[in-house]
Amino acid sequence: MKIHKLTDSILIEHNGQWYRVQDQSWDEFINDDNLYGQTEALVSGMTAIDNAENLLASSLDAPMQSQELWASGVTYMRSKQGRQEESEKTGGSDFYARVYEAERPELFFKASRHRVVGHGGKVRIRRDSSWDVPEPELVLVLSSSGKIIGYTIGNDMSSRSIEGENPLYLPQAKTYDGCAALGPCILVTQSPLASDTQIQLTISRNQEPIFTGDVEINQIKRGFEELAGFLFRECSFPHGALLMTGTGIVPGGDFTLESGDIVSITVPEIGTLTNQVA
Ligand code: DO4
Ligand code: MG
Repeated sequence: MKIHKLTDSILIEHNGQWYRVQDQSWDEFINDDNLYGQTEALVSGMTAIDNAENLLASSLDAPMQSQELWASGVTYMRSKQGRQEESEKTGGSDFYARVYEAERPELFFKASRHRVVGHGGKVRIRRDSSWDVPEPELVLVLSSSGKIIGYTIGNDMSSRSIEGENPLYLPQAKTYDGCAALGPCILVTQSPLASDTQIQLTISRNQEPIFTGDVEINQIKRGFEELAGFLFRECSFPHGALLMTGTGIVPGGDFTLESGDIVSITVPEIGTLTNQVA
């Protein structure tokens, strides 16, 4: 089952049929430990609609309202390597090796709603950054009790020049206007995602792919429950939360994003999140 946030309603795709829920707040709808069961019961009493494509084209929104967006770092070997390379000259590389091995994961606050764009929105590069990449990540949708109730796709836009200069600059490398994309929908399943689920990244410039990469989520060093557990240890989330799980795809050192590039991230079970760089 897939749940899409529209600007004025909620669109549900279930068993090949589409249903539109109106007069219902996203925050209240989504924050439900039994989201699959409740939504299935709700749509069983509704009439399917036939204009879902038009609604998606005109009013698809990022699947986030009052939730905070958090992110996990250095959860894949490729992220550890990439960060060690970028911070080697400035002496920060040891921190990444240590956090990869440590019991406590790296978790950081990524963005509130107004810094996030949905599918089709424009992500941004900081004007004071010279080396930038998208980070394609599976995102956990968590209820206020900390339960994983769904999954979406995220782009954790990152400045490698600023983070590489000093790991203490991480909040500036990671958080700025247009720093994240989420969408296109929330996948709600009855059982956890299969471990061979793929995350695929394509970056295109002038209509040509200039970088492609993929990773299976079984390459992650940590469990999703483990990441969610640490996030909820000493933080409450009255409306639930979104947690990016880290990148396993990092382009080589000679690649930097440019204005006009198109970033497409696909998780076949969920869909494709596409954004242009402003
Ligand atoms: O350590 C800095 C952030 C890492 C990150 O965002 C990632 O691994 O995805
Ligand atoms: Mg990341």
